[in-house]
Parts: sequence; C-alpha cells; structure tokens
Amino acid sequence: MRPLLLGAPLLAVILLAACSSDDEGGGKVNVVLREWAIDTDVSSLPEGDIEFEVKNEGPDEDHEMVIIRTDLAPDKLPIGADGSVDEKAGGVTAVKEIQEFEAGRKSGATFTLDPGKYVLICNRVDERDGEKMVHYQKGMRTAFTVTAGP
Ligand SMILES: [Cu+2]
Repeated sequence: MRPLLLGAPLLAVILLAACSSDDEGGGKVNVVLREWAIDTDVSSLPEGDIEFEVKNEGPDEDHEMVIIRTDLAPDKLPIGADGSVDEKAGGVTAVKEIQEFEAGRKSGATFTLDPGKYVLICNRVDERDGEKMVHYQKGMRTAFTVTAGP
C-alpha cells in the first residue's frame, strides 16, 4: 500500500479573521504546481470571485489545475482506466480548469465558485523513459474549501 501524502490544511478560521472589511467575498489564492504536489497559500476562501494565480515550478513537466467539486477526500477520487481521476464519475464534478502550461511559467483565472468542498488536481498522464506518470496519483491534489459568504 502506498503511503498517503496529506498536507495539513490551514485553519479557515485564521484566514477569515485576517480578511479585510470588504464584504464582497471571494479573494485570491496563490497555487504552486510542481512534481509532485499542489500547494496553496490559503485552503479556504468565502464564496464569490476567486482569483487563482497559478505557478508551475516544474522542474520539468507541464501541469494543469482542475477544480473538482466533491465531498470525497483528495486522495479518494474515482480513478479511470488510465489511472487518472475519472472526471465523469459519480461523486465528482469538474467545475473549472486552467489548462496545462509549461514549467517556469504562470497562469491564472478568476472563477466564481459556490460554497462547497473542492479538490484541486493535476489530471495529466504522460510517459517519460517508459515510466507512466499519473500526476494525480503521484501527489498532485489538495483540498480547497469555499465557505458561505459574509
Ligand atoms: Cu501535473
């Protein structure tokens, strides 16, 4: 059995306490994609327009960021035939995506997300030197929560 690589989620309470006084909700999250993890500087934001600034720190691979709405744990998403997450399976809804881009570059977008539990994943599968690399299974997944607005 593989060991689970689970990041310790930050407490949403800390974030909410640090929020400015504007009551429009949303906010910004910085996301780092790398081999093999996804890290965010906040793990929760209030509902509204959420700006994702995404950096691919590689060092080698192209990565993407798919926003999956699900109540399942980040490492328990349904797997398809090729080992990647089956985005059409029950229990998961792929709501938004930042398409794959090269290591060393930045991408980003602003999405309006409803309150709920999400998992950010890279769902790429590729092969290098004969080794199949399923990015999700190698650890590219992290939980993200959108809380009910102010
Ligand atoms: Cu990836």
